[in-house]
Amino acid sequence: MIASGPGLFDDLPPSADRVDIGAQACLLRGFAGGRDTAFRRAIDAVAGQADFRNMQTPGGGRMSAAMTSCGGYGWVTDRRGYRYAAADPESGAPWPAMPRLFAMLAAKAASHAGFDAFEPDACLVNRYAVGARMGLHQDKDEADYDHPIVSVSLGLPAVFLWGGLRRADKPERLLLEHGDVLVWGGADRLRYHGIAPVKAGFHPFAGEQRINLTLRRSQ
Ligand code: MD6
Ligand code: FE
Repeated sequence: MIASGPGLFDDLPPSADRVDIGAQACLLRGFAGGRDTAFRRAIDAVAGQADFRNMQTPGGGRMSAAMTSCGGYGWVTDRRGYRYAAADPESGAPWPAMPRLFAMLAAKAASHAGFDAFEPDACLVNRYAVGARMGLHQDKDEADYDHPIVSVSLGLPAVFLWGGLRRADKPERLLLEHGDVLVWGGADRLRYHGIAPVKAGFHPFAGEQRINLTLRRSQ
């Protein structure tokens, strides 16, 4: 059980700006706002133990977003494929512990979206420089699709490509801004999605970068 802890996120209005984007998917605008110092410290602590890296894809290219992970498992990719691993392949050490802030925010956001008792065991941290992107993909490396996914956007805005269950389905374009949280699961769990190339700009939280936290139950 992840204790919610008095105070943390309890000050959010019960219907924080919520936009339904699917039967079981929603955008909670600004849900993670107002906690910049705590997010900055937590991200720097994770990156201090497991630095961002541009991993290799099975096809031989490199991800344009730099990534790291925290929690019991981290998401990794190399020539052998995509998977979750309990140790950082760069150091051989376990991934940094998941900051309580991340786990609590994820549980709270999931519960707002109708998914109770979400306990993430993996948090992928994506860092996009200007021009970095993420192609349309499904999140399907997790053992059990019954658990939702919670994704937090920080820093520069980006256009989220929100597709359907088939790769050919034309994606909607949703602007994700600093503090926005996406939750999806159930019938929407395997929808294709991606990030359009990040446009030049400056945000006080992350300078010329976008940071995304994607929290999952991997096992
Ligand atoms: C990103 N996110 O927002 C990339 N996947 O930078 C994802 O690929 C993603 O935001 C699953 C669920 C939510 C996401
Ligand atoms: Fe994804």
